[in-house]
Amino acid sequence: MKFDVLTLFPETFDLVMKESIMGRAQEKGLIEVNAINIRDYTKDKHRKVDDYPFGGGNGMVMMCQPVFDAHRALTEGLEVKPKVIYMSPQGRVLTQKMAVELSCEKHIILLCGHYEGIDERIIDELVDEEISIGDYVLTGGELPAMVLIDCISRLIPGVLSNEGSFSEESHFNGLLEYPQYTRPAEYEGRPVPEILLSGHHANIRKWRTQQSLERTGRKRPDLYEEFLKNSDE
Ligand code: 4F9
Repeated sequence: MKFDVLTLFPETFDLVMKESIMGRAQEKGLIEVNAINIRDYTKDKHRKVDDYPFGGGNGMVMMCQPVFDAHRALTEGLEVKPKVIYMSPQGRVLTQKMAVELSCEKHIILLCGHYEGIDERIIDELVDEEISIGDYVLTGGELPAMVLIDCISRLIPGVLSNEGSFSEESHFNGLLEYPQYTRPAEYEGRPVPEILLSGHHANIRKWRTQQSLERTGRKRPDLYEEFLKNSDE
């Protein structure tokens, strides 16, 4: 899976995208993350990427020309048009289900905005989908883009060392994960639930399912409702 990120701050991707799991996934060729500087596609001598909003108002707006040209450079001659996603608080809020669907794509272009926004003609013409990572406002789309790349990448076969590990955990089946413990069996007077030391795998499985159900109902009643609705279909 190839991610091309159009951004004014390409260096912000270096650290996160080279870190352990994502770094290894790139070395193995399972994913490729390219951060492309929109400013490299400016045409004026000041390398200007933004301008005042028509009609007045605060802040600056990202201009069409550098983004259109960067997009053209990325897609020229491609047989299959990559999906273009704009990270925006106006988008659909990211869910695990959306990430699973996106993990089937081969090539995604992520557009990160800054300033007060981007010229609407960019969205009209180039953007296939707007995605939000939650109902809050950030200073730019870079962190949301990294969140989305991380969330999609770990679903690609081979990216996680333990292939089973994402099928059991949080949100995969719509429930929260059961509690986990590791050694020692007692830490400063706090014991681990006895059943986990019993070696009785069927009972342990049952206990974990009960724990998942109980804590989803208590901590995330919204997810619990959704789970119940889906399980009687
Ligand atoms: C994008 C916030 C996606 C949440 C982009 C300012 C954003 C965002 N999800 N906020 N620019």
